[in-house]
Amino acid sequence: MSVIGAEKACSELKGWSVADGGKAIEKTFKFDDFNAAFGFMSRCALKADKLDHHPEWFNVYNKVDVTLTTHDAGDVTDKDAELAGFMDEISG
Ligand code: H2B
Repeated sequence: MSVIGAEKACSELKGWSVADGGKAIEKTFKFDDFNAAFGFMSRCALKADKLDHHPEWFNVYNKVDVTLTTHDAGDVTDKDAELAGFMDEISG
């Protein structure tokens, strides 16, 4: 894994913002309903486990607030960028 930093990650992704003083990135995903939001989370959970890289997230009904950081590095790495890209891709 390699540190890329929040600014660079956000510049290469769509709709992500710098969070946690530059040590994380965040984005809010909105869906039609809870079913769609939870389906998104389920697909992300399977991907996260495959990558051994897990999101911090908060769900209420159709909304999923996601924060990505690499705890082992204390910063944003290529693993965060990969998971963020996957989330963007499957969220439509
Ligand atoms: N997820 C995230 N977001 N950051 C990590 O540093 C991390 C992880 N480390 N998932 C993994 C698990 C590590 O604890 C295991 C032992 O590989």
